[in-house]
Amino acid sequence: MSVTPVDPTQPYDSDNIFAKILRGEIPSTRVYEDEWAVAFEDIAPVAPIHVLVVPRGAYVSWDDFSQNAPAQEVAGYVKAIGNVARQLGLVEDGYRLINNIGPDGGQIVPHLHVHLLGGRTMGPMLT
Ligand code: IU
Repeated sequence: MSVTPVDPTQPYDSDNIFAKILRGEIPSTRVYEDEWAVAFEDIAPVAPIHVLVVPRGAYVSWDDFSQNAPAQEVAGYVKAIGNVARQLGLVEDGYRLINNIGPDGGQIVPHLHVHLLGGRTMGPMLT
């Protein structure tokens, strides 16, 4: 996997790996989909449950999405993330959401994605 960080000044690349996954050109293990978002298993999980929740729309990052997506799409994506956690049975024990943005955030894939981690107790994550 490329570890080149995302350059947030670049326009959206419709051939990025998650765009291809959304179009079904590259296989993934989907665990959820609705009008606004798709969730699939991360190929390098760091927890017993590690899925990526991806909006169907073409957004490089949370910055791009939060500034440019219509409110209905923002709401749809936010609700989809909650729906994924519920569908996976994580509400009672809890879970963690992570969103990496740009080089300092450690973002590698230039299509907005929220990591949803669950199935174990997480340690502090303040570094
Ligand atoms: P990041 O937030 O951009 O740093 O995270 C990218 C994630 O995408 C990372 O956890 C990878 O394991 C994951 N991933 C994937 O699930 N499938 C792929 O084909 C590629 C990356 I490339």
